Amino acid sequence: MKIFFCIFAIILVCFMATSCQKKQEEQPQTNSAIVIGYSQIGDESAWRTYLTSSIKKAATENGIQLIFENAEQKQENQLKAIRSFIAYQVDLIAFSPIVETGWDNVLEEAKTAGIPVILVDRQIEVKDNSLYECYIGSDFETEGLKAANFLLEKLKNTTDDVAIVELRGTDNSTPAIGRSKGFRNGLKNHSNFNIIHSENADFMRSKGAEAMKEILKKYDKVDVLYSHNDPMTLGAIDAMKEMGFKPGEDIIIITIDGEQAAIDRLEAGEINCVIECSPNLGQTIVKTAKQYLLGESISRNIYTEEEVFTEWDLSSEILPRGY
Ligand code: GYE
Repeated sequence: MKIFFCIFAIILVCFMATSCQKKQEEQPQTNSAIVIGYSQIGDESAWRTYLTSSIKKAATENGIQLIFENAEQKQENQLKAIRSFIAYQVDLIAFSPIVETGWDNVLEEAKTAGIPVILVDRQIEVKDNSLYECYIGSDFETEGLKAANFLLEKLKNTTDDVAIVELRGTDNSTPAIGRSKGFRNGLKNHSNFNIIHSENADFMRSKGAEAMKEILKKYDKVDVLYSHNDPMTLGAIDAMKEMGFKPGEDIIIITIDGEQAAIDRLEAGEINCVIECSPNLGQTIVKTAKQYLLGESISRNIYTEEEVFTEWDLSSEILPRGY
């Protein structure tokens, strides 16, 4: 009789363990189980540093385990990081692709491993668009158009030729492509607005300063600087001052990001227009990742709301930027 009860107890324990395991498998992911691998480009600007802190803060607040890798401006480091996330079998991969191409193979590996991918801040060009679930970030063409619209308003009564210099971000990156395209589209019906020089300064202050110094030596007349991000602008302003120019007066300056340092120079009259590009993406990334992992549908593109700050705005109305 005793042997009967022992056998029955063993069967009962096995049955309960199996049904519990099965139930867990059927249950959606809970936050505490979610592991996200994130590959960040680097820390080339206050904007990027803020994006990193925004993601880390959102992960902590939502009980997400974040594996964070800084690629230090190298695509090969991002490829390595993504492969390490696959090996670790994270639940989801998010990354800010430094450039748009070169991702097909590694994302095919993620797809084969059944790991979903979210693009943050920048887009990619791939043959198979199912290699990622969504893009979260800015609409860079719109940012470029906003810059053109400010300039046309600022110089609306000008019939003279306007000599424009453009400092571009990293070539083949989504923000550089979109900001160039949007700006040119905005000016295309104004033949007296001429981009006399366009140069890649990689979103970096030091390269912006170097480039602007050479440009001011090369050209007799520069009326406008259009710069793809604030650090390059701040470097260019240093160069202008060094060479005896008054930024914001001798040369109209339009910049993108909205760092506090740029707003401070807007208020000082050294910059004429700051186009906001929001780095505050952390909560949206984590929320979207959770939605996807819980089986809910998500948008293909999630764009941020962004403002324009001009020399005509009251500085008291611009809230502290936080980056
Ligand atoms: O404008 C710049 C950073 O990808 C939108 O990258 C981002 C850009 C941003 O280096 O400051």
